[in-house]
Amino acid sequence: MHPVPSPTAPDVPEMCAELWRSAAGVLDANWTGRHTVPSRTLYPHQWSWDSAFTAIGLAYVNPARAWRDLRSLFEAQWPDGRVPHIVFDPEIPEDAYFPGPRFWNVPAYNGRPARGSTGLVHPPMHALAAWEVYRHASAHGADAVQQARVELGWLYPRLVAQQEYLGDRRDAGGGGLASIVHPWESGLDNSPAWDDALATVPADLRLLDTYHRRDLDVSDVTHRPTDTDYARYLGLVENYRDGGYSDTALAERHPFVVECPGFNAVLATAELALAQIAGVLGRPSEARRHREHARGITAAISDRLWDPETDFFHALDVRSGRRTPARSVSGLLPLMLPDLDRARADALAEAAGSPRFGLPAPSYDRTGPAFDDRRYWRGPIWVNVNWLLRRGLLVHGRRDDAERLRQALVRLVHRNGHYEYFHPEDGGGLGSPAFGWTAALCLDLLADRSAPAYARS
Ligand code: 9WN
Repeated sequence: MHPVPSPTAPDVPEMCAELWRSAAGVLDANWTGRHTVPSRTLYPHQWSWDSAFTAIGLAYVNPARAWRDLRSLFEAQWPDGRVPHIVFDPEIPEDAYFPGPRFWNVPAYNGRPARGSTGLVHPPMHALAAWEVYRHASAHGADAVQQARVELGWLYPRLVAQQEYLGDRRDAGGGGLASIVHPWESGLDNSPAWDDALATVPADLRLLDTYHRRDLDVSDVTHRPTDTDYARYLGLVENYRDGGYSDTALAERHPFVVECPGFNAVLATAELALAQIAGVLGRPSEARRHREHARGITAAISDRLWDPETDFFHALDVRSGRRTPARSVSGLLPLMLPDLDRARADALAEAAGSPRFGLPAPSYDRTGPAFDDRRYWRGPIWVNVNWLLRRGLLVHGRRDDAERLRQALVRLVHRNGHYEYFHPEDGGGLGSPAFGWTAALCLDLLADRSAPAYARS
């Protein structure tokens, strides 16, 4: 394990110390006393994969709070193992976010009151986050290490239940990958990767006469999804909700069932983190099983989502059996998997550095027909997917590229602020200005240059 440099360590220039302080300040400002919100203005509840990224940064400045965030999320886990993509804060008024608790109308479960969460999921980033918080605990003393072991013990069966839900109930295509049933589940909501599959989903614009889009009150309309896409999003929620959030016969009953390369790369990475956690907990046979699962998911991603003509991973529409032609940044994320074969890893690293992307990578192919420099996930740069991509470069021994990306991300945030996303040409900050995961991952980018233990040389 590598030592965690303090922000004032001699090898950290003043620019980094300033960035460190501002990043820690954002995490403090977004802490509600119970959990961290992604943004005070736009996202006033707890979001699932945001909490994982936030924990990775809190590992340096407040590990107790990192564990509190993860606990708060997993306390809302459903009995079937799913971890909801939003946990609603009962102290926040219904109209502060749409669609809010009433629209989702989730029944009571596990002693929690009704309407406490959504019924969708997010990429399962939490095992990796838990591992990272544990890994850095020793920098905070013996009590922090002791707490980290207790928290890993509490989380482990819950993390496994999440994997089992995604690997079993969500394997709608039957090929060993998890399907998403809504673009929101990918975390890359408005990506062109969903356009083809969404085109077959009815868009009932009357829904927007009934409901008010709160996102347009607090952000620029030219950045957010169009009304047509939003109407489809709401229709998909209604369909899933009205079926009792059941995953039975999804491909027949639900109009959007898609295998996303980024989501499944995170799913496999979670198995690798669980193997490490199981090792710490003294469960070697479970650790072996997790590594096997990671290999199985990697093989399924390669079999089902790789297009030999484009040398790239593309999302698969399970209902039509077609892969989307769109090249999204999520197609680069299987680079995080150590079992990915050398030829594919080389092709991804090349695509990441090519004019289609370039590092830091935009959210979608710069030369693609749907590229949009402002709209959500259709072009702008997001720090979290670039953090994952950097991890992929490290996993495949591309240390120089990873270091260049690290420095570029740090410069981007230092020059422009802890924004939610960034303009892909001039780097200007876009969206919410004090955004949780940008700040949290900045701390990690400043402090840690180590490669994952399972990285290839
Ligand atoms: C819907 C909170 C979330 C992120 C997603 C991002 C955006 C929500 C929205 O904000 O999604 O969940 O209203 O657009 O796309 O990745 O988790 O930060």
